[in-house]
Amino acid sequence: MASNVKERERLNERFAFWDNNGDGTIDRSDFEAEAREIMRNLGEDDTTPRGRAVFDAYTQMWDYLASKAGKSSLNADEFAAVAEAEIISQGDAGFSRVLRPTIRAIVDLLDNDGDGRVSPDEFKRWLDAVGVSTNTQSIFQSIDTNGNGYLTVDELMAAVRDYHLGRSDVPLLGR
Ligand SMILES: [Ca+2]
Ligand SMILES: [Ca+2]
Repeated sequence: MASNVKERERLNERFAFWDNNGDGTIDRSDFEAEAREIMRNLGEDDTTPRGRAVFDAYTQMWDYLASKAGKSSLNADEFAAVAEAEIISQGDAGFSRVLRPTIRAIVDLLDNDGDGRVSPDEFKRWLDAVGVSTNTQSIFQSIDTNGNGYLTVDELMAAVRDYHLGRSDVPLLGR
């Protein structure tokens, strides 16, 4: 099925993104580095409570996948296999279990005015942090599915899921 090809392509992209030193494996240090990179790009560090929450969410995402795979480092095939089994094949429940804490922590980090949702200005910081600089307004509108001018954790979860299922082309977690 074409969608499965796209899903695997997205997992391969995700793997390459996390394999910072390009040695063909990823481990916990890659997730730690990615969390620090996001925080650096957002002007935060992992000593603030909000920064610490992002760091913990990223490393817990890794710990979960590594424990399910029974390994402390994963090559591209092993990563694709565990991501398929634990996230993609389980649909919304899988995405929510593995990714919601990370999305929640990023929303809290972005949410400067503390209203629990992400405004267009707050969202722009995230896109800047992950290196997406074009079409930011249409990206916002495509994620704001209820059209109320703000993004919720649920709307952002759906966007991350759709990207990994090949249904959208917005790499919210970087690529
Ligand atoms: Ca807000
Ligand atoms: Ca909305």
